[in-house]
Amino acid sequence: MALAPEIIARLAEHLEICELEARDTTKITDDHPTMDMEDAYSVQYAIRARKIARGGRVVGLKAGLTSRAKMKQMNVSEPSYGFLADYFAVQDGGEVNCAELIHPRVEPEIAFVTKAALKGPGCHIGAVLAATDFVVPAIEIIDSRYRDFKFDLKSVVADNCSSSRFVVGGSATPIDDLDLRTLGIVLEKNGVPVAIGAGAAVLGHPAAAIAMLANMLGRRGEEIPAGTLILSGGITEAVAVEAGDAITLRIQSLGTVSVRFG
Ligand code: OOG
Ligand code: MG
Repeated sequence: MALAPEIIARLAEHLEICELEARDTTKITDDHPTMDMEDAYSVQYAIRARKIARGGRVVGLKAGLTSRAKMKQMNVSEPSYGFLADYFAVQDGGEVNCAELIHPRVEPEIAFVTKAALKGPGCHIGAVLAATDFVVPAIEIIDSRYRDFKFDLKSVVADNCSSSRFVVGGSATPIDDLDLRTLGIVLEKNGVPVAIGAGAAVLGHPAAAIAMLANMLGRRGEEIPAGTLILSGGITEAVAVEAGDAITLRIQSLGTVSVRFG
């Protein structure tokens, strides 16, 4: 812990106001170069506490920067995690109001819902598969509060890993007969395929992202409770969107999820 508690609180307030008012900012490590990873997660947890204090709810978790495509695009080489607040959820087929966002991008993801708690250290893919109730296709809409999406790992973690909106759809599918590594995905923008991939792009197996999350939370003495929705991370590069765009994600065996931007 390198930063004083007052600074952590001030950074959380600053980043949350940028989120709520759709204003961008320079990355916070520019002004606080000594900030460490613990500080970064402390800022994220302070943002989470601000939302809960106003009556908000956390409705899920997300792993971020779990594929090589995402790491390369963002120039960050380590995975991370964030939380999903109640008002981030958008109905399948619904519309996202671009006026509320800065510079949204969409990511194709496989979302897990757990039926048993997962706890690290030592959480592995087998434990995740045993604890998975079902998987669903998900589109995550990310919206970094940092100017031009330029950040480092600490800055993005503090900013709740660019979390902004998410949509789940398709059908809730048990995983018994699925190989999540070979599930094909197609992301379409205005009817045109713009990104294509397979589950293995996420840490070799999307369940590895959930195990990683349980292990990172375990270091803080936290667990993933049963019944948690978790986004396992973008399978491909994120795709920029603007008002007027329509996005559809198709995942083999899991169905389709769509969202429009207005
Ligand atoms: C950080 C969030 C990354 C993912 O799925 O990899 C993320 C960012 O790229 O802005 O949500
Ligand atoms: Mg994501």
